[in-house]
Formats: sequence, structure tokens, C-alpha cells
Amino acid sequence: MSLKDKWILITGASSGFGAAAAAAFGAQGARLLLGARRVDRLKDVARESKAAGAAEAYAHALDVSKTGSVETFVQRTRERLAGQPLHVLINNAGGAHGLDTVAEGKDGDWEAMIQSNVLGLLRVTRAALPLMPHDAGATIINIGSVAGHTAYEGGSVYCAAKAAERQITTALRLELLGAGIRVGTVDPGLAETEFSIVRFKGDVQKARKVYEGTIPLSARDIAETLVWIASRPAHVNIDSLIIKPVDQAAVGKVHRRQPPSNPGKS
Ligand code: NDP
Ligand code: 8X3
Repeated sequence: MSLKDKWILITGASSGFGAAAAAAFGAQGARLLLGARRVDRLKDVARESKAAGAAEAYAHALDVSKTGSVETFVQRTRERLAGQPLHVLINNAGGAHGLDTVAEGKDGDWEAMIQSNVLGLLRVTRAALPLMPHDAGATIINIGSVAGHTAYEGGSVYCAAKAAERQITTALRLELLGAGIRVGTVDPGLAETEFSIVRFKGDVQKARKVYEGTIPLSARDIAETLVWIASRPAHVNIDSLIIKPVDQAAVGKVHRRQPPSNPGKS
């Protein structure tokens, strides 16, 4: 189904999957409501999305870890919609903070991960649902992770948060049965965005090592998938999708190419 002129709300649209999704939905001629904390970045994304073809693109500050911020953002959204339905909600805001074992874990990291990936998704969904009256093809897509399927050392709370995202998605799918709103989760594996830079608190070298020697997913790969899901015929619900790079057979099972042994020699 066509997404032209449909209203799409994307959380965490200032970088990575969210920014790429704004461009991809924009290219379909959709109208965009973009939220994140870094408003300058968000405004650039809105501008670029319009250049890509978005009918409209609005950037508003959003911190999903704060109920007040979510409510203000959704009130602005309501004003922009002016009675038209919100067609697609993409709960993307989130990420990992730290890679510490439980024994070394920091309260601040744990709280940030639960706040954004779990409570933030709940807050935004609760606030946005009244904006999604019966509208053929209306869709909620939550961004999970392979981490929600398989735990790894240092990932306890992030993995738990994404496992919670899966269960919330399933519960929501059941709760909305008959409401005409599609619900699903997209669960990517290794994708090179700002994810690891955030996880390692700005250590770019350490972040690069995560993807070294592999061809990871790109933000665009995920954005194209989100557009594909939202544009299926209205009776089709994509419940769950796991997307990994070919180089990642499982969490922690990654094929890495060796760098050439004599890089200077032809
Ligand atoms: P990025 O770090 O590039 O993007 C994360 C986005 O989330 C940013 O726009 C950031 O905006 C936003 N965000 C984070 N916390 C908040 C908050 N409290 N309130 C509002 N916005 C917030 O990483 P990705 O694009 O990779 O991550 C997007 C989603 O995909 C996350 O949920 C992540 O867990 C998930 N994911 C990522 C994978 C990967 O390998 N990259 C794989 C599987 C899932 P700002 O800082 O401006 O608020
Ligand atoms: C991000 C993928 O495997 O780094 O969700 O946790 S992973």
C-alpha cells in the first residue's frame, strides 16, 4: 500500500536506523514526525528527508526516558496531525550503555537502557495509540535486536531490555487484535551506526573493532525493511523479523576477513 502523505512517527530519528528511516519514508512521499534529544541533528534529518521527497517533516525534542517529554512531544504531534490519523509508529529510540559484566555493572547504564529501550517504548506507544484510530494498514514497528533472543557476556541488561521489547510487542499484538493496527518487531544483528560509539561512551576506535573485517548491516538496510513492512497490503502483519549480516551466523559467531598481510605491496 502507498505511504504517500501518510503520517509516520519515528523515535530516535537523529542518527542510525531512525535517520535512515526518515529518508526512506520521505522518499515514499510520507509526512514525518521525528523525535530525539539532539534537536540540531534532528533538524538536519528533517531537511534531508524533505529533499528526499517527504511531503512534510517536523523535528521535535523527545526524551523517551521522561514521561513529561513524551507527553509534550505527542501533544505537538496531535497539533501537526490536526485530526488526521497517525499511520505508522516506529519505536526505535534506544541503545546499549556499557559492556560490563553484572559484577562490574553501573546503575546509570542499567537505568538508561531500561528507560529508553523498555519504558520509553511503552510511554510513546501509550501516548500515541489514541492518535491511531481505525485506519487500514496502520502499523506499529518496534526495534528489537538479536540480543533479545540470545544473551551474551556484558550484555545482560541490554539483552534483557530487548527481550522485554519482544514480549511487549507480542502482548501489544494480542491487545490490538481487532483494532486494525498491525504490530511487529524488527530484530537486527550487527549494524554499523552510532550504536557502538554510544555503548563505548565515545570511544570510536573500540566501536570500529566491533565491525572490523566484516560487512555489517547498514542503517539503510533496516530502513528499507521498515518501509517494506509498512507498505504490505493492509491485511498482512509482519510479526517478527530477524535480520543479520551474512557475516554473522549467530550472536558472537562472526566471520572476519584478515587484513592484507602486506598492505603496501601490489
Ligand atoms: P544510534 O545510536 O545511531 O541511534 C540511536 C537513536 O536513539 C538516536 O537517534 C538517539 O537520539 C535515540 N535515543 C537514544 N536514547 C534516547 C532517548 N532517551 N530519547 C530519545 N531518543 C533516544 O543507534 P541505532 O540506529 O543502531 O539504534 C537504533 C535502535 O536499534 C536502538 O533501539 C538499538 O538498540 C537498536 N539496534 C541496533 C543495532 C545495531 O547493531 N546498530 C542492532 C539491533 C538493534 P538522541 O541521542 O539524539 O536522543
Ligand atoms: C545490537 C546488536 O549484538 O551488538 O542490538 O547486541 S548486538
